Amino acid sequence: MRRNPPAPRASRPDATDWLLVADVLAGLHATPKRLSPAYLYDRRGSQLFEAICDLPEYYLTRTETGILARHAAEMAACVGGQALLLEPGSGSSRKTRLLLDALPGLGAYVPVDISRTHLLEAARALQTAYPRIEVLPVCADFTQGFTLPPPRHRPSRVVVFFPGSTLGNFDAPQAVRLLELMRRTAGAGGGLLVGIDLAKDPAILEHAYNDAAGVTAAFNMNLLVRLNRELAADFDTGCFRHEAVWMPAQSRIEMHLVSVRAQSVHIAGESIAFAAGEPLVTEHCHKYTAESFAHQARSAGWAPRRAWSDPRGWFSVQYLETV
Ligand code: AVI
Repeated sequence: MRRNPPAPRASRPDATDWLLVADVLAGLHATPKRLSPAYLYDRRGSQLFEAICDLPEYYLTRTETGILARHAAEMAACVGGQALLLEPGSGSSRKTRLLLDALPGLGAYVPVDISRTHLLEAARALQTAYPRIEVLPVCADFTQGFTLPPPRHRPSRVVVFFPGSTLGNFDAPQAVRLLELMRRTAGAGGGLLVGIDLAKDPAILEHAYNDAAGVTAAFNMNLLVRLNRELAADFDTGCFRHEAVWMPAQSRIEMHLVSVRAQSVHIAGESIAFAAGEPLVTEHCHKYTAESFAHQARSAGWAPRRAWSDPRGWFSVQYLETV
């Protein structure tokens, strides 16, 4: 079995990493062991995720982009003129352009992202491409809430744009909390345009998260590389394998890193024992039905108004309004 060269060991993690250390240790002591999917997205992880979006098996991005391209005018009519469009986790704002092209009367666009460099680069490019729209970037972790920057002109309403099926990466109680937070941010008369991946043949789903080129495996494994680098852990990536399994009872794909043999890993002064075959859960990707999403949205104070899908019925973009 291949062993990686030992990671260079820092004497101890940087003081700013203690929150990360505490969260990672809590996850590694849980049953089953798990880590927050947020940690998948360091610089390398974000690059690998971009590559995943172009994979033949990963239908989500292509399908949602097709829906946005086909129905942008109808979505724009729901958003209306002089609105403020707010996008949590905006990244490169690639899909947003499809909507902005159909929204010449938009008042302001507020991209929100935790990565400042990425955010400011994307905001600058958008401001150049859409000089009539006021672009107001906010660097924040959208799950924690943030203050909306005041736009030059009072918007007719606030509409949250949350594409990409990112909501599916939150477990039900967290997803409801996030939808509630979005409702409070949008305020009275506000709207939500959200991308939702739908439950389908498990073989299609498992392929989407187990691609032949191994990009998703590299994305998943990069989490261990990150912990070795940032927390001076000694995960041997040759002793874990990527797996993505459909869990019908929970209607989700689970991404795992499976320990291929009994082993101990050292991290922040603790020794964590893995049994042979034991999974470390790194991500949940929930797949909805129209009904299960509507139920979740209603319990967070949103009323479903419109839905658009692709010819195969694999993905859905939904428009909701505050109740
Ligand atoms: C970001 N998120 C919507 C992706 C998904 O499909 O759940 C993350 C991902 N994980 C593996 N492949 C893609």
